[in-house]
Order: sequence, then C-alpha cells, then structure tokens
Amino acid sequence: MRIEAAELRILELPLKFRFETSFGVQTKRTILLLRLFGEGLEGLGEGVMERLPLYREETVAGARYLLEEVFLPRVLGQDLPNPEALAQALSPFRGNPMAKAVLEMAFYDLFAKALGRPLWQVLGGVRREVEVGVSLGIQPSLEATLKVVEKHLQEGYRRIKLKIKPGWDYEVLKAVREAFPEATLTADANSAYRLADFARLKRLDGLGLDYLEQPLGYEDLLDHAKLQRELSTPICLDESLTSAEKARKAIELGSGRVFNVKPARLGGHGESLRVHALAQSAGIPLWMGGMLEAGVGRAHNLHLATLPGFTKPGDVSSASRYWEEDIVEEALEAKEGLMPVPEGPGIGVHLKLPFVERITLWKGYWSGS
Ligand code: OSB
Ligand code: MG
Repeated sequence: MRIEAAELRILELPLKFRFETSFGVQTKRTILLLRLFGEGLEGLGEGVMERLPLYREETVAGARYLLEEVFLPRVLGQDLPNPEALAQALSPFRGNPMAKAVLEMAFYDLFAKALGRPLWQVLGGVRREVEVGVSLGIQPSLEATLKVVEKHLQEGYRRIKLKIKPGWDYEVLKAVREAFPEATLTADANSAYRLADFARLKRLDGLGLDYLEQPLGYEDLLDHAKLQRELSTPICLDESLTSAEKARKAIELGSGRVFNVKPARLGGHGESLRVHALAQSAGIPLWMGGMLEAGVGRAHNLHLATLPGFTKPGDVSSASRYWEEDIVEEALEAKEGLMPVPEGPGIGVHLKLPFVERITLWKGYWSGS
C-alpha cells in the first residue's frame, strides 16, 4: 500500500457536558484528525492528546509538529506492505505513542480497506458488539452524582465509573454503593494520590469496587505494586501503560490486576495487540478505555474491543452522550448496554465532511510524489 497523500486537521468540538476529573475540567475537545490516501481509498485516524499535558505529556501542538515535520515525511510516497512496516519506519523515534498512534491507526484503517475487510476481522476480533460502561465526571454534589448515576443505569450502561480525587472519594462512592448495591462500580483517580495517601485509599476497599483505576503517578509501576499488595480491590492501570514493554513490567511487578487499553495511548493497534497477548497469558482482564473520542477514534476503539481479552465493559458510550453532532455519518449508539461495531471495510465510518470543515481550526495537505 503506497501512501499517496495525507491531510491533517485540528478540529474543535464542544462537549455536551462539563467533564471534571482530578486533573481539570474539559468542555470541548481539540482533535487531531488524519486522513491518509492511497489506491483510491482513505484511512482515518484521530488523536487523543489534548492542548495541555494534563493526562499524559503529549499535546496537540507537539503531535502536529511530529506528524507534519517528522512522521508523515517518513512514510509519504512509501510503499508499505503492512502496519508493521509502518511501525518499523517510525521506530527510530522515541516515545510519543499518541502522535504515532494517529498515523498507525489511520494506516490500519487504510490497510483493512485495501483488503476489503472490516478492521475487527483484521485485528482478530471475535464479536460484533461491545459491552459498554460510562465514565462520569466529578459532579457539584452528592445529590447530582446519585441522579446522574441513576440516569445512566437506566440507559443500560453496564458499569459506572466515577472520577475521584482526594476529598471527593470515599463519601461519594459509599453513597452510590448504598443507593445502587447491585451496580458494577469503579473509580478513576487519574494519578491524584501518592503512597502517603494509603489510609485514604484503604477506605475504598470494602466498597465492592470492580477496580480502582490509576490511583498513583502517571509513570509509576513500582508504587502501584506496593499498593496492590495492601489492597483487596484490584488496581487497573491506565496512564502508566504506554507500551507493551510497560505492560510486561507491570505484570512482572504486580502493579495491577486489570488493564485499561487505549490504542491511541499505546501507539496504535499493533502495540495494543502485543499488550493483549501479554495480558491473555498473564490472566489479566482488559477493557477498552476512552478519551472522549469523536466518531473516528470511537470506531477504532470498538473494532479493537472485539478481541477476546476485552472481558469488562469499556468506556465507549454512545456518541450522542458527548456531542450534538458527531464528525461521522454513522450513529454510534449503544442499546441495552451493547454497542454494535460499525460494518463495512476498515473502521466502517465515514466523515461528515461539511461539518468537519465547519469545525476545522487548521489543516495541512501533503502529497507524496
Ligand atoms: O482516565 O479514562 C480516563 C477522559 C479523558 C482523559 C482520561 C480519561 C477519560 C475518561 C472518559 O475517563 C472516558 C470516555 O467516556 O471516553
Ligand atoms: Mg482513566
């Protein structure tokens, strides 16, 4: 597959809700969108980095620079037989998995389309729909939290994840647990605690959480292992897992018993497949994470989440929860807690170009000949 041309855009899409986490408040997304062209086909990729390095260190501006000046020039005009060859072309460059993932995932889409097969089949998926949970931001009050939890349980979401931070943790989780004793409940701290907060974290044991997501440092594996030895609640790693190499070390250290997989955090589908294989042999359950993706990123996530190791509900809720209007034609909507995987070759979704044009802040186009 020769990559003949590429178009990179920065979009701005307002969220329907205010999303508060331990690291800040989001009211819109700034989206890096890549279109790769070859053999009359188009492959799509969506970045998950934000304007500010609050979740991980990568940013929209940094990724745009790397794609424009470094990664795209490496692959434009090249005839790359498969996604592994593309990953090989990017391998001299260290780190920056989110920036690499935009290109790798767009190429996977293009590759699957050239084969005339849906991406889930190319990746080795085994199902056509994905169980979905919901990630709920920090609310202004306990009452507001109980209301929003009830609403999403009624909508059929199969797992409720509450964002927590020091001072907004035990009380809110306990109130939700008491109001909804049967709910599958988890908490995500986004690295807001340290080992010194052990007493506070230990209180969460006994609330019947399915897991506690990324309580400690965003690069940490060692302290998570220490904490996991003292908690009966499984720890789930998110921020700390940026490669299969990190996953291998997390398994060896015992840093967590559950992994959140976000292909766009891990460098793409290829690296995610390696994490999947490691987790399978270590008996670690996976679930598909989310980064408030629009339709392109969400479709990629759905395809990958059809692999057998994804045994817990993912953060791939309905597009209509997030946006008045999505960037793709297809409505990615869950019914009774299940989200169908888009059909057709590749990721199976198509850009709504006039809408994309309207929300474009910047774009660049390069051809490879
Ligand atoms: O930690 O999983 C996270 C959103 C942005 C950044 C980090 C995270 C999240 C979410 C939202 O939890 C999941 C979603 O609905 O896409
Ligand atoms: Mg998380």
